[in-house]
Amino acid sequence: MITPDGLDRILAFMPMFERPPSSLYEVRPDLSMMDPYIYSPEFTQFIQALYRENLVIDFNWVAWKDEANRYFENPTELESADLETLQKLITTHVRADRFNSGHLAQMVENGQILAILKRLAMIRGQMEDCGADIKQRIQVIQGDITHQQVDAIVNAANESLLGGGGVDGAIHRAAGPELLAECRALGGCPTGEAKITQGYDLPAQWVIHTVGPIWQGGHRGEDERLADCYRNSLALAVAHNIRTLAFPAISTGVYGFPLERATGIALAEVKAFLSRSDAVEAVRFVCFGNEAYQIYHAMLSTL
Ligand code: AR6
Repeated sequence: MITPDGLDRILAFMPMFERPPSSLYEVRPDLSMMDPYIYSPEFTQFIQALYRENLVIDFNWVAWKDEANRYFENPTELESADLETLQKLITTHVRADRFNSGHLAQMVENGQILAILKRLAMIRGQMEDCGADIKQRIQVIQGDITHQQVDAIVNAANESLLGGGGVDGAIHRAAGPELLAECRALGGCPTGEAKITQGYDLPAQWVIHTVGPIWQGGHRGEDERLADCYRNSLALAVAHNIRTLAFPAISTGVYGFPLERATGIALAEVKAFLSRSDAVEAVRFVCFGNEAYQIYHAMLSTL
């Protein structure tokens, strides 16, 4: 994922290309060498940053080479290039296996790297600066979801909605038998969808029950179904004027969804939702163990 902060870290290198110092690279005099170009540590750091901040992507750049050349033959086209095109251009030209051949040196000399960075700077300028605000509306804590003082907690249920182990069992125990009675009347819930009940003896007024996908290797639509769980739970929250909501790490227990992958989906969905709606004030991710907490915490800081 490309973040405004990540782009800032790339753009910090821009002055280096506005006034290229003669020490940026050296050509070794021995022309029999396969790779006569040696780049300065500063330049190498720039290349590493492009990789680290996801400007170099995994795509078929060989097949895209003619397209890449088109941008350099008509530099004005670069002025309207979008972020994905810039990623493709960078990937095509800035490849670890190409820079020693002098390809990058040429791009420095004829201003092509600078042109790409200038366009990146424009795109960075247009990025909404609501990132900080959204991050403040997302909380990550380690704890027990049944103790949360929020308007609603989300339950990682199964399609029967009749209770089970894990977080589902804990929620039913804490809410008391009336929760099961209300659930019985709901007639189950398909994977990816969500249904709402009262919270009974819980501090939370509501419980949103959603059914996460069972992990089957990742090619059976598990990612989409998990994203649906977050989207549908948030939609129910809006419909019930719920302002604060706590999620467990849906599907990552008995259902076996890999924790990091699930966390990426959870954070991306919640962030996308909060950036387009103010209906929900804050979303809290409640991590049951330290491992989940560390992963959520680390991934939140890269948002
Ligand atoms: N508070 C917060 N998180 C918890 C709690 C708690 N009290 N207890 C467990 N977790 P799981 P799933 C975490 O297995 O993978 C049930 O039997 C747990 O560490 O509860 O979606 C249902 O009835 C894990 O990170 O749910 C279904 O049959 C996360 O909650 C099935 O399990 C989810 O683990 C659903 O499986």
